[in-house]
Amino acid sequence: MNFSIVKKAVLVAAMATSLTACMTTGPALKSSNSESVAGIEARLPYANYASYFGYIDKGTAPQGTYKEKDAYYLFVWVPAAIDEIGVSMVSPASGTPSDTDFVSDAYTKLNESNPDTFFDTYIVLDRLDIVDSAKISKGGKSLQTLTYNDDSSELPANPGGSTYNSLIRHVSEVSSPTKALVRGVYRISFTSFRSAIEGSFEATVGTNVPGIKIAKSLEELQALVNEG
Ligand SMILES: [Ca+2]
Repeated sequence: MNFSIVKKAVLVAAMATSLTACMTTGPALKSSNSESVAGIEARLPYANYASYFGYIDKGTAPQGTYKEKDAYYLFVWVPAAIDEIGVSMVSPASGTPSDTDFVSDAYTKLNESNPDTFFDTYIVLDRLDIVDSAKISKGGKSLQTLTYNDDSSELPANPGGSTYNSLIRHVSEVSSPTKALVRGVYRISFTSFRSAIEGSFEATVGTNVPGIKIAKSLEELQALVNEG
């Protein structure tokens, strides 16, 4: 009997089990569509997810203000019209970045040595008037605030036991030129009304299209969208 082979087989079986479990539940961010399973209504996942792992260090200059609070931004490139967009933000970051996720330099540098620093998230989603992928870094203005959220019980509680993490969903209204979710740049503003903004965070965007890019500046977003 070769025990190393048996051990390997057990390990593979365990990994397959955990992978299946993971695929069944998926990210905590779910779409507004649901289906009834055994009489229980359950939200369906988005077809595509992209995540950004960031870290706000003490003294990091804010990029703007929201209701007189310091705010930071994430810019999202949506490459085609979408039927819905979902955004979640949790702090501290709880997942592990995959190869296709976006990871800031600050996260790489600071997360490991400060895993317990987190903040109470508050997010706001705006549609910007930037639709040309070659002109993202030229900037633009917000056409409208789509939606916002402070606390969502759909997301895991923070280490303090409070469900203070944020989740939003916004559905496109295709018949309305101002409410249709078209190709272009969207902005996630984040701030906090209960705590200092310091620590790691993980922002996740769910849509029905692949190719979503997320960056902390329009310059970085333009480079990501036009690379390769
Ligand atoms: Ca919150």
